[in-house]
Amino acid sequence: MSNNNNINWYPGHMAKTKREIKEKLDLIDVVYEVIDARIPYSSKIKDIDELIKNKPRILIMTKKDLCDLDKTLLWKKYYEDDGYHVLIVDLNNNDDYKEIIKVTNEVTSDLKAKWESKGLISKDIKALVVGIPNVGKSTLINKLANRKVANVGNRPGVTTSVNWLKTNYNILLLDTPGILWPKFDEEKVALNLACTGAIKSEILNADEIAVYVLEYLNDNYPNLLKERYNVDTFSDVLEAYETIGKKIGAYKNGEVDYEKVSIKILNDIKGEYLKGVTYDDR
Ligand SMILES: Nc1nc2c(ncn2[C@@H]2O[C@H](COP(=O)(O)OP(=O)(O)OP(=O)(O)O)[C@@H](O)[C@H]2O)c(=O)[nH]1
Ligand SMILES: [Mg+2]
Repeated sequence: MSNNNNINWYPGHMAKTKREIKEKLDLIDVVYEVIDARIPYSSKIKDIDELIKNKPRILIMTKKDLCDLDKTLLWKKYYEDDGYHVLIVDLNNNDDYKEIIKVTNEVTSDLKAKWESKGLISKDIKALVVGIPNVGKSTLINKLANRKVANVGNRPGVTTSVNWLKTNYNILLLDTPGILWPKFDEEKVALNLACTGAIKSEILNADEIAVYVLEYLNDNYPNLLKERYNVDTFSDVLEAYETIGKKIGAYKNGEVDYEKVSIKILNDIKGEYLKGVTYDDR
């Protein structure tokens, strides 16, 4: 892969976010670790334990509506076997978030009983919301607040500072900018982050990401390739490029313009036309 090791995976604001989380950790009662249901392995912060110590935590997989639920459920089980409370939610279209409140109350019931015994009846639970960029941390906060208190956007790096935000449920949330780990060595992880929008797609080459996606679909979801692009199972990815290029009329000098096809694939993922895929195998 091109220049994987030269990329600055760890801009200054991520280091600052980590420092601020560490400073505020003593105040935190529960951690919402937010990951993307399409990439349950690739979107999990590797050194999260070092960051949040042994705080009670709930693993929240967002974008349920975009993933392959059968495969993501295998990951849910994997993390549950590891001792996690795991929820898979669609934050945009339904009431899935209510489950988060329920589990938060369960996880903090001992703590609340302790507070009540001291007469602190209406004390708010303080929850830290943490995860890589673009997984839906701020969307989750807006759901719990029942209005727009945090900025959201379908690109990485929307939230730029650490903020306390009130919700309707006696839960005070700490929104944080997305963080990535200092460096990672797995090429597939980088491609997964790029195709789902956790890192800017300009960081990797569009063709490289699109080839990866098409080959992954060919190997795992041939029906999606057929349905969406009328592409049959292929032995050479260029066959898919030719078919899709002709279908969308992407030509340059009378030949199929491969770059336009690549950009089309990435835009289809971003626009939620190409969905039902979980890119991490379990
Ligand atoms: N389809 C779908 N989209 C979602 C879901 N949750 C969040 N999104 C979208 O994902 C995009 C990113 O959401 P944000 O809440 O800004 O993500 P964030 O984790 O706060 O991102 P940063 O602040 O950049 O770290 C937005 O376009 C949301 O609408 C979900 O469950 N399903
Ligand atoms: Mg945000």
